[in-house]
Amino acid sequence: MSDDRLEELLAAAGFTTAGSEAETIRSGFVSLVGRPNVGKSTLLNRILGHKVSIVSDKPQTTRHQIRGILDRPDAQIVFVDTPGIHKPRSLMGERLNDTATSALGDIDVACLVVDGTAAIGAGDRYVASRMPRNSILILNKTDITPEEHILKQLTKASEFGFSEYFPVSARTGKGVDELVGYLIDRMPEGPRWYPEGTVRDFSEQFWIAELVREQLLAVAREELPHSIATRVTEYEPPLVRVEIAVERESQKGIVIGKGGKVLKEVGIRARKQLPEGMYLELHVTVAKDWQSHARSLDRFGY
Ligand SMILES: Nc1nc2c(ncn2[C@@H]2O[C@H](COP(=O)(O)OP(=O)(O)O)[C@@H](O)[C@H]2O)c(=O)[nH]1
Ligand SMILES: [Mg+2]
Repeated sequence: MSDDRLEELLAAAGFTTAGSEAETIRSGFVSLVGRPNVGKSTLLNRILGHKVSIVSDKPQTTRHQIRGILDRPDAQIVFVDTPGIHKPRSLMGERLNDTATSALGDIDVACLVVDGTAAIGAGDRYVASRMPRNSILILNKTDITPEEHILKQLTKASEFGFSEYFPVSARTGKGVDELVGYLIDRMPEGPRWYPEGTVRDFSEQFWIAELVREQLLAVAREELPHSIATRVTEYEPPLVRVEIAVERESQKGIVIGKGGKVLKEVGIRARKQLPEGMYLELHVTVAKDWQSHARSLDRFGY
């Protein structure tokens, strides 16, 4: 059989073959780093037009490197969302920082995301100092930042000596097209890393656990967010069992709520974002001080 015919058959079966005729497009890796709560995950979701990373107004929402893929006919960018870089107060905090900083290597463009409403401070400078000079700065939340403050922050940020500076609003989408256009131009020629149409590279189980945690962060009181971990313990769609771990016995009641009210609300909200017919069974366990123990951190994948 000729090579051409073989490729034809493989293509018909849905495979793409590498080789001299393989399509080359602009493709590469972009990471989003910065302090907690500046809007990295919101921005990623906005860029992709798809929710791939959970968002909350509490710090430490993102705990992994979340890969979301922008897939276009002429380009593919793999975006890496990361935990916020902060002063660690536990073993988990240290691991989150490691997860974030490791996203600075082996990528084409690193983006430092800062909160436009806040002053650029020591935390941003610390992160910037560890980034390559050809990184870019993204000043987010311009929808709620007065213009003169935006200008002041951009001027201050210019001391980082980066390649480019973009004021955007992840919430409204303002400035995001310009940013994406620029990033595509910065991508080298390369292969499509993921099959066409891919938007994320993690499992459904992981995503369900994340959505449950997101909803817990939304309804739980201030002191809880850091203490919660979630994981899928049984996956037999439509039945999915999710373990919600808290650090102390006293937190169990808060997560469950009076008569199971909180847990029920969390289940309803998470299910709304999943394929129809999914049945979520949530159970709460106490994993004492799990944030400080390597073994428990491993168990939850942090
Ligand atoms: N007003 C406004 N709020 C934003 C914007 N981007 C993110 N936020 C809010 O900032 C908070 C933190 O967002 P998140 O994406 O989780 O930040 P991350 O920790 O950097 O990933 C959430 O309450 C978001 O709704 C924005 O462009 N404008
Ligand atoms: Mg995040």
